[in-house]
Amino acid sequence: MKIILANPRGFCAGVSRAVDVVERVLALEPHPIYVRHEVVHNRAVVESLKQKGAIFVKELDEVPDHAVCIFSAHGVSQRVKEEAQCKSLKIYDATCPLVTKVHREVQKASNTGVECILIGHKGHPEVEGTLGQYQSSYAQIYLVENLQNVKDLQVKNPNKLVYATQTTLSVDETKDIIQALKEKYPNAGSPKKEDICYATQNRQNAVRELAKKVDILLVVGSKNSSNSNRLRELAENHGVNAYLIDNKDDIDLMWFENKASCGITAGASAPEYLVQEVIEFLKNHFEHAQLEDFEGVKEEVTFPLPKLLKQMQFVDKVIQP
Ligand code: 10E
Ligand code: SF4
Repeated sequence: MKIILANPRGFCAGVSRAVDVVERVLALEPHPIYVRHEVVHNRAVVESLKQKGAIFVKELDEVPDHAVCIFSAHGVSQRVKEEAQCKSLKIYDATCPLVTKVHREVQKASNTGVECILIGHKGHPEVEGTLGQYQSSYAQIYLVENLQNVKDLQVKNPNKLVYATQTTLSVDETKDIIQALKEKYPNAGSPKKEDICYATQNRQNAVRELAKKVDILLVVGSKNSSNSNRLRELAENHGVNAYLIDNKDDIDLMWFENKASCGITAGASAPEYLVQEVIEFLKNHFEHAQLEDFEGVKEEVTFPLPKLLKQMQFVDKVIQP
């Protein structure tokens, strides 16, 4: 069996920062510490933060007034921010800066009465948060998930219109949706810089190349991770049997019957140690397994910690030198 590792894979800069935020707040602030929504969509990450004391909640009504609370990397709506203020919560915001960038585009449209079309998956927390940036009382934001939605869409003013997207969509599918939107609404404005983020694009590009070389692909990631699902679908669309697994225990050896090569990648929220465990598992099961690292672009993106966390760490140092 030949095992080929995709590059880049696993944690993106937004996920590293969000996990770091939770760990630092857990060390800095008196407990209990609440996290609204899974900070990132990964079972192992969430379990490990729970072990360290984080309390995960769905909504802020589960959080007592004046408590410390962290917003997940997927971002929140303005309504959630207002609720946090009403409850006098001390908020550490782990929203990825690239999600915040999309929020700003939508806020700008809302403030100037420009209608907005958001391309994304209904019910996903990032989409809920982004839709919730639009607060105009006379113009509107519309959600489209597919080409049929574009066909059915009726905006009020096709000449005062922009579109934005979720950050973790399939690049290929979104291209088609944007093309259909542009055909229907030629004057619709596009984001200055692509909303599908660098990490999503890089991981999809790596899988597109890897799919040419392997018979089967394992994607390490949790079932509710949108970007991980897109990697699995991409491989399937290129004719490769692909499986989304939380960890090595999800592997079924039947998948490997009559297969000579296996690719491995990981979604943006999946930690590398889980990939290493999968490799060990395969090496133990397939005699003479060969491991190859498939070269890809190097990522050097990092994001600074939220301002409040930097300030609190500074105060902590001054008080306890
Ligand atoms: O379900 P998603 O892919 O959006 O989230 P994830 O937590 O699996 O990966 C990180 C991506 C984020 C926070 C959305 N931009
Ligand atoms: Fe940020 Fe992209 Fe990672 Fe989402 S997938 S957290 S937008 S870097």
